[in-house]
Amino acid sequence: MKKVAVLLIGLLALAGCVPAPNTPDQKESELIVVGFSQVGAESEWRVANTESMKTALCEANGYELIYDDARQEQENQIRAIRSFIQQDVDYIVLSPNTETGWDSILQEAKDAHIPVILVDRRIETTDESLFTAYIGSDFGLEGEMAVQWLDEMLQKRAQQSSPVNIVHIQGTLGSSAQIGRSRALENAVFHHANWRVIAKEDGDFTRAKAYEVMSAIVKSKPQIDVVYCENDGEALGAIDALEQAGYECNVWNGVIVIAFDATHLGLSYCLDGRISLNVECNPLQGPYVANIISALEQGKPIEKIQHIEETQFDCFTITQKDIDGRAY
Ligand code: GZL
Ligand code: ZN
Repeated sequence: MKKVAVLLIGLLALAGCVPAPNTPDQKESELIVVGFSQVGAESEWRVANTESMKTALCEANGYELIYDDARQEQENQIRAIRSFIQQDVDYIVLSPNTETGWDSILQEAKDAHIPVILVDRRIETTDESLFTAYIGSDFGLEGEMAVQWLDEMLQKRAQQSSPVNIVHIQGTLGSSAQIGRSRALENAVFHHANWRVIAKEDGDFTRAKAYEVMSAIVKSKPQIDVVYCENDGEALGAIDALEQAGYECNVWNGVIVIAFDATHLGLSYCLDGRISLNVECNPLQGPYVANIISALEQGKPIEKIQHIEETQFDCFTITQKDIDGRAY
């Protein structure tokens, strides 16, 4: 219910004109109104993330969800947030496409006394009071898991000293997922004299863009040992281009393809060995957001920053049962 209406009923109740708020007949109408600004629909991961949010924040659970798909454009998100403020929603949930440029619009939300919950990706800000909570992945840890596995795999391939040619397909530049996953690879390359990045391109977390940039890279037929893709969609696009150019994608004597997300589609490529390692990135964040809102509604304390536990799968151990047992 809009806060103004609740305030009005409260004042009228004091004047003895209407039953006090929260009487049974008002309870049903008191949906918590949530404005959700989502990055877009760029990947299977994102579709699963949206589904999780819509399921958790549904009317049967006591919410009215106003959903906006920003098509991976920050200005669309800023416009959506301003609209949520004008509608005087009770909460704003934001998955910021990239990390910078949020202070001004989030100050407007703060001035309107609307709590902002960040989900999935983070913002860069000097004023942490501009958001109430963050729930998402530790992208730096995801990247560390990947490069640790790669280091061990290269030793198994007896490539701990011979040159290792790496193609790095980055996610949307400036997004938390890209920053964390890229930083881990860059640190590992710095610490391994024989690892060299022969190409680094922005794949924007989409299969199409990754196919396009990888098709350009393979034109000169370089020696490629590893392709580090910052989500499943990019890995599939890169593999399309690699296989069309005659490259084999496999862990022992082909191109080692590394991916993030561990969606059903990505894991099916892992099962057939075309993706060597897939690091999980859990999109099922809806219930976590609902728990945060519920705690706030009850005036309970909440953790400001919450990371979701995640694992990894590789072509040696993944089974169809693993895949069938997963929700996305
Ligand atoms: C990660 C999320 C990323 C996914 C991509 O939490 O921000 O965005 O890894 C998605 O699939 O596009
Ligand atoms: Zn090492």
